[in-house]
Amino acid sequence: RAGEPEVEVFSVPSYACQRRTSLENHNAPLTDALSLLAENAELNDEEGRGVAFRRAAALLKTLPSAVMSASQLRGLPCLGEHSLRVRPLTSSRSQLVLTGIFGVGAKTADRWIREGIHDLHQLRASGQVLNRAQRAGLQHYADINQPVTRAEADAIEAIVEKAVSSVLRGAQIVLTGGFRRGKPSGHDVDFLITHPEEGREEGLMPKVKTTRNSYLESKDGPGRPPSNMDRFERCLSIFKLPGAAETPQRAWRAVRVDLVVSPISQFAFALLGWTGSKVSFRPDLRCYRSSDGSPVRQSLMFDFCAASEEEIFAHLGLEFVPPSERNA
Ligand code: TTP
Ligand code: MN
Ligand code: MN
Ligand code: MN
Repeated sequence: RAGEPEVEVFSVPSYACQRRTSLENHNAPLTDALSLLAENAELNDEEGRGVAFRRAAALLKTLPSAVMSASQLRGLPCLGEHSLRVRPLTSSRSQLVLTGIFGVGAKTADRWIREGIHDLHQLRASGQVLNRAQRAGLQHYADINQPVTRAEADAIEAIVEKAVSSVLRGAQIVLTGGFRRGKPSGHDVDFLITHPEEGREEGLMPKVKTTRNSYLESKDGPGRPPSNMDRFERCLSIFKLPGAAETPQRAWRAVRVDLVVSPISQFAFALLGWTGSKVSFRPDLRCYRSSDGSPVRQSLMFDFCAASEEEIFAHLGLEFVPPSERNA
């Protein structure tokens, strides 16, 4: 109609792995709100709604400009589904505080809340029996919930590299996760470790754990059946980073570090898996693999060999998406 400004109607492929999503987000107010809704849904065990919110956020992040009117979104996948109808936020501050403790998931947090424990102070006073990881998580709560900078990640990489090569000469380590996607900060630092000779990487993790003096505490990954994107030996841990404390009287700060070891034959898959993004890019690879868009069984996901990420994309019939464009 005359007088109305022309607006671009966006057109976007269905799956995040078919899109390029850089860190430049033109719709941050919308995606922030959707992420918060997703987090709340997940804390309330509403997986389906959580996924719907995350998919909607991922889609808005990929748009080339800010959304000015709903008509621009007509026909886009993942948006306007009934599942997106916004319900009142029901997750509590207590849930967010308690699940912020390393080693504490939604179930444990809910149990504590039912027992009248709503914050760290009450938890400490309660006499609850905590496992080692949770004790360390509680002790280093403030450090762990403070974002890790790229400079800190680089410093930790040097420490881990030294520890790894001291137990296995020729072992290689790569920074993965959000930092590999170019994020300037993160909630942890993720490393993938391998050795160019197949099999030499076996038994490496326990040795690394016992040698490094910077290592504070760890827990094993969530106990679910091994799958071929994350069947690798991993160690979710807390590290001591020297000389990085905000306050001068402290000589170090605690940082969350994830280590994963893969044989060289699986390196490309491990690299793709641990680069993420976890919320959208990676899950959408699974959905994209099946013709009807439902997630394929992990065991059928990568029933082929590949020596590089490029080969994996090519095998799946996808255009290569560099790590910096996987920020969905
Ligand atoms: P995260 O470290 O959780 O996320 P991130 O690095 O993208 O963001 P942040 O900066 O906040 O840390 O996960 C990184 C990747 O590791 C993600 O793609 C999923 C993968 N991963 C597994 O494959 N298995 C696991 O058990 C875990 C914990 C992570
Ligand atoms: Mn742009
Ligand atoms: Mn990370
Ligand atoms: Mn991680």
